[in-house]
Amino acid sequence: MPGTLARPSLGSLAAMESWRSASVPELPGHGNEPRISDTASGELAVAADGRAATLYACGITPYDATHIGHAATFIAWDLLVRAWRDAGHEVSYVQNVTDVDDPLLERAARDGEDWRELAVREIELYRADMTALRVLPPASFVGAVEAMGLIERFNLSLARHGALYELDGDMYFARSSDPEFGTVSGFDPAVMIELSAERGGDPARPGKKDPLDALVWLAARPGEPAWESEFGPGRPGWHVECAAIATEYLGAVFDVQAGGSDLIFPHHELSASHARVAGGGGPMFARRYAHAGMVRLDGEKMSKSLGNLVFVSALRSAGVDPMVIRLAILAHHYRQDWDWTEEGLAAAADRLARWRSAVALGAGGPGGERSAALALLAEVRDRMADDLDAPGALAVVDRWADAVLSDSAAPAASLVRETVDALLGVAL
Ligand code: 5CA
Ligand code: ZN
Repeated sequence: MPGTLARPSLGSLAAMESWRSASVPELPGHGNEPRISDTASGELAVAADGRAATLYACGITPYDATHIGHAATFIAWDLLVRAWRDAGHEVSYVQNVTDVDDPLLERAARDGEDWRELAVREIELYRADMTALRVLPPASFVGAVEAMGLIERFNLSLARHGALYELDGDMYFARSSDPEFGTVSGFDPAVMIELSAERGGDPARPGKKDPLDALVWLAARPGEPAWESEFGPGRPGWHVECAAIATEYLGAVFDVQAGGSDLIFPHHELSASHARVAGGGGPMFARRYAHAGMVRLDGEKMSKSLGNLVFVSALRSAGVDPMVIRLAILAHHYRQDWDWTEEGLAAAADRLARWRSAVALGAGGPGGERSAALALLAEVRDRMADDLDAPGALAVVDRWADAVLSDSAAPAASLVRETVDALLGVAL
C-alpha cells in the first residue's frame, strides 16, 4: 500500500527472478577478444580485462511495455555477452529494474492502479519479450525496492565522505565532492544543465549548492511509497540506485556499464561519480561505458513519455516472428540512431526466409563443405569482436545464403545455423 513504511532488511539480497535462457550452441575454437567503443575515452577498447567479464546494464523502468528502443539496447548487450562467452570469458551480468521512481508512480496514479501491480505486470511482459527475442538473461536481475538496504548503506558511505547535504528533508550529492565529475560524458556544464533538466534532474531547484547536484534520497511525499532510513522516511534517487546495485553485485570496479545514449548524462555520469566518492576516490566504477543509439519512429526518439511506441509484445501478438524483430534490429549498428519502419521489418522477414531456405537446402546434402562454414564462422566472429558489428555479420551470412540459393555452394548448414544462433541469437 503506498504510504506504508517498509523497513528495508539490510541483509536480504534475494534478487527478483530473471528469465529463461535460450540454449547457446558450442562453436569450434574460440572467438576473438571483443572490443567495444568506450564513451569516456572515445576509443575502441578491449571490453573485458580478465577472464571474468563483468557487465552492468541499466534496465527498464516498468511503467509501460517493452518497445523496440529497449529491445535494441538489450539486444546490443546480448551480443556482447555472446561474443564474450565465445571468446572464453565467464560472464557476470547484472541488470536492474527501476521499480520505484517518478514515472512509474505518475503512471500508476494516472490510471488509478497500485504502482506495485503495474510494475509486476510490466516486468513480467518484459521477461516474456526478452525470452522471445532470445536475449540471454542477466545472472542477477535486481529491483530497486529489494535493494533498499544496500542503497541506504551506499548513501551512508556518501555521507561519511562528506558528500551529502540536506534541502527541505531531501538529501543531495554535492558534485563538488568528486574532482573527476564529467569524465564519463565529457560534456560542458551548460550542456549538462540542459540534459539534466530534460532527463529527470532538477537543476533549477532553489537552495541547491550546484545545479548539477543530484538527489540521493527523497523525503516521503504524501500518497507516495516510502521506506525508513537513517535519512528519514523516503525513497532513493535514480543514479544512486545503479551505483549501489552495480558495486554490490560486481565490485568497486567492473568492465562495462551499458545503456542507451540517453543515459550518458546525467545517469551514468552521476552513478560513476557517486561510486567514486563512496569508494573513497580510489575505485573508478566501470572501466568502459557502452552506449546504444536511439531508435526513432518518424524521426522522433521512441519514448514512453512521447508515446510514439512500437511494442515488442504488440508485434508478437500480431504474429510477427520474434526472429524477424531481432533481425530488423541487427540490421543497424548498435551505436547508430535509426528509424523503425515497416520496410525494415519486411526486409528482415525476407532475410530470415532466405537464411532458413539456405539452411534447409544445405541440410539436405551430405554435410556440405565444412571449410566454407568455418570461414563464415571466422568472419562472423571477426565482425562481432569489432564493436559488435552486427550489420557486417549479417552481410557475411547473406553472401553465404545467396551462394547456397544460387546453387554455387553447399557449406555445412548445421555449423552455419549454430554460428547464427550462438553469436547473433537468431534461431533458424
Ligand atoms: N531504468 C532506467 C535505467 S536505470 C531507464 O532508463 N529505464 S528505461 O525503461 O527508460 O530504459 C531502459 C533502457 O532502454 C535504457 O538503457 C535506455 O537508454 C534504453 N532506451 C530507452 N528508449 C530508447 C530508444 N528509443 N532507443 C534505444 N534505447 C532506448
Ligand atoms: Zn541505471
